[in-house]
Amino acid sequence: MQTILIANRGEIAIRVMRTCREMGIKTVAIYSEADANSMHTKLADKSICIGPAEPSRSYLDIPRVMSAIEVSGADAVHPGYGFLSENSKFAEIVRASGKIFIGPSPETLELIGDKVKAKEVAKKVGIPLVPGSDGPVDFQKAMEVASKIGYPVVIKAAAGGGGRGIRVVNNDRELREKFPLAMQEAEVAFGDGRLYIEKYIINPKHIEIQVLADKYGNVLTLGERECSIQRRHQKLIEEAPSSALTEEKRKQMESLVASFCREIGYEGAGTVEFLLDQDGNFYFMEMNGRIQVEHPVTEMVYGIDLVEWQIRIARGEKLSKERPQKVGYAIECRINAEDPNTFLPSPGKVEELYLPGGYGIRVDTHLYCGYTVPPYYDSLLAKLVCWGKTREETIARTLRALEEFRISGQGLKTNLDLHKRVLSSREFQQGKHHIRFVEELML
Ligand code: MV4
Repeated sequence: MQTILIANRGEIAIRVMRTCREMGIKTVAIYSEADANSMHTKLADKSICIGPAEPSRSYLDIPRVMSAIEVSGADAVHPGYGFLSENSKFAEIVRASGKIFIGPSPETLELIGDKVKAKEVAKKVGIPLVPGSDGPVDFQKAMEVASKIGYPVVIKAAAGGGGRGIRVVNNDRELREKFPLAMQEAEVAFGDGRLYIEKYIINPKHIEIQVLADKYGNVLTLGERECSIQRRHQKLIEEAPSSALTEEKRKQMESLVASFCREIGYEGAGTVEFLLDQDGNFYFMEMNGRIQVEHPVTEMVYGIDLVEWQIRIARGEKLSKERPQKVGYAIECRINAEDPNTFLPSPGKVEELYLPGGYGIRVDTHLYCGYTVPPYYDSLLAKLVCWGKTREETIARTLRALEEFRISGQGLKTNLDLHKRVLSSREFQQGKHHIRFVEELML
């Protein structure tokens, strides 16, 4: 593997290029017309404009991305996160063109992209599922299941995930009302109207297990990340390890995730998501077949480069036998360009930029002074990732770094203050936060 095309933009494109460069691999950037001045185009060995600003006509347009791969002579593609990263058709087309897709096989992406099928595998290997229907249900069956498990229940789309297509229902009347709406919505959003029913878990934590698996059936789990600090399915703060897990529970979850990966012949980096209820019971949610935004917290505590391992696995290397050891704690804050009152995206020109530094601090960003944040893409500006020996020390360091952080410019607003509020709160400091914490903080 001599040249990798990075089919992405922003901080993750740069993140991937940094590892490529360290490994002696050449990089190709693709960019939209709106990203002509973006940092990722400057840092790559070669950059190719693939289309207009709209993602559907550039970063999401498979023929355009394939053309760029072809003309650049790249022998592999790293999809980053979002965009085409979990698109099984794209992975299939890349493979058919004789290039390497750095990620799971198209068949695996297809399987884990179907939430009903993924749950069947989880059940088979003994991962606890939230009590609910066995697979998709019609309205009649939904009523039966709801009366058996008891309200509140949630209606979920089989093709959904990542926060789309979930509805809470408190009684028969609401179920009758919302079931047809949920089906319509799923049909429109995913072209697949299949629905299933689950018991509603009140105020859970969101825990995910990181995994690496090679082509030879070796599976390495790298503990968990806790991602409970979120708003409207946008994660804000992630940390590793979670103070809500005992070493015994962590081992149990890791071993079940390893079984899941072996069962489906998983290859590459991946993440299995769980809900952890207030009694400490965990339930399988879904598997993600990509590098995640929050992967640096795992890198900080395990001292390994996950992108390096994605590339090594894709080029056929075996995972090494020794397990990396976890040291200390890491917290990531996603710094977004958003209005602190309305939470609406707030793009604009970066006129002043000062990044925090010092021991235990990592900032992944594509920002530079004079750069204009375009309005067409997600509003992530930077990831502040801090490491410390204890959780308390890590929180103190993160607060110190947030104080140092300066981003300002015409029309540009950030969520830096929201991060300070969360990190200063008693609930977060005592680890008593759950997925509805930010919403409650805003009240
Ligand atoms: C749930 C739940 C409570 N009970 N399922 C939302 C996204 C989807 N992937 C799973 N989601 C949820 N499923 C049951 N049975 C609460 C959520 C949920 C959530 C989960 C993880 C992280 C953030 C969340 C925010 C709102 C709701």
